Amino acid sequence: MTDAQLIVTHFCIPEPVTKVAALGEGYINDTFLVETAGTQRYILQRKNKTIFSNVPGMMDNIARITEHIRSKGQETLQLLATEDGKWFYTDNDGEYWACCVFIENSVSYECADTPGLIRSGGMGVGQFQSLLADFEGTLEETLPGFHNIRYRFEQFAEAVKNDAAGRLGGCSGADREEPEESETESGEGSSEEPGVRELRQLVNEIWRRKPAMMDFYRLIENGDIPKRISHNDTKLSNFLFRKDGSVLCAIDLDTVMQSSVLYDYGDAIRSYSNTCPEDEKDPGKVRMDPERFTAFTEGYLSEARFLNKTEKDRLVFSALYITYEQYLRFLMDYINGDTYYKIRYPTHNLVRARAQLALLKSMEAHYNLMQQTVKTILINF
Ligand code: ADP
Ligand code: GN1
Ligand code: MG
Repeated sequence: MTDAQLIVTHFCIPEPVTKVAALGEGYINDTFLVETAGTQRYILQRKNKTIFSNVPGMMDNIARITEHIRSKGQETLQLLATEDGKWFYTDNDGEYWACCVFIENSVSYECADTPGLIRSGGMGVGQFQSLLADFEGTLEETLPGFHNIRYRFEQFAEAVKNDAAGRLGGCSGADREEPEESETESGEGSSEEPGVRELRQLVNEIWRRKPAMMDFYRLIENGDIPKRISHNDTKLSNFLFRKDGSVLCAIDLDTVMQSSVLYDYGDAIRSYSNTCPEDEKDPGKVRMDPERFTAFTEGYLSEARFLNKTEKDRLVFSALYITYEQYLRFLMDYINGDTYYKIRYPTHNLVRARAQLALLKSMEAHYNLMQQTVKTILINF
């Protein structure tokens, strides 16, 4: 028996288990589909304890928010308890496992193509936030500093300084925040290897946008953008849809915390408006598609009726912020030697970083148009 087949016996699954098989494309946890002699299937997950340092606290968050959503008669994840009444099982290696009901008649997507599906996705994010807007109580901060760019800059500077995998060629100076003009150019005549040269340029793309990102983050620090319950990981594959294309519910609730709902909107625009997969190898193909942007935003704003003026004004910038942050996180993981995200080949994180930068540049080029679109949608509501 595999680990997963043994582990599943510790959860209160009423039917005999017939099969346990790996599932999904998540970058963080290990997910398995559990089949039974009955009709009900289940999801078993090994939670990544290196990333989530307080899995019991995280599972308690998930239990409380799903209970809140269910009490309103809405579909959500249904956790299963272990034989001793916990929401997680700890194995002999100290690994944490959780189990929930597999939501039948659902579809999940890695890529969104039709405006209908994208609009539904927007409604899904808005509905999730609205359902939790009246949740009382404090949630455990499962990943402190998750979308805190001040913290990300500290981590990034450290990664560049250490150059743990030697990918920056051990060269000092790339962690300087104000690069010399010449360092941002093609590097012609430089003695550095092409890979190192590109990497240093990618690092400079981080530093030159730092002031604008800090301006946005200060609005969160000073409370102009309030903290509300947010999902914090709203990419397309973290929502389930019905076969008719309407949205069913949010899944992957590991990161639900008190933070800004703009992180959800921004992350979703990063995911839904991209014309290519997140790991497109040719950055020349990657674009922010204005039609997808409009469809998502219409869906989102039809449900998220609680936003204040500062939040509305910063919707568009939140998409740039999260795309930039994701660019930083992929690049940082590549520099660190791929210690955080699952990769399928050695340059996977670099490929992802290049694609996010291309997406960010496309958003920057369409910034005014995006602002106008949001304005028009808001006037029509
Ligand atoms: P990760 O944290 O690694 O991203 P997820 O929780 O997002 O893992 O799960 C990975 C995939 O498994 C999802 O994209 C979805 O396709 C599927 N999945 C997860 N939970 C359920 C569920 N309760 N019902 C149906 N499918 C699910
Ligand atoms: C991870 O867990 P998953 O695969 O849904 C990551 C997100 C990133 C995303 C990029 C806890 O999401 O922050 O945006 O990959 N989750 C965590 O695809 O770091
Ligand atoms: Mg996921």
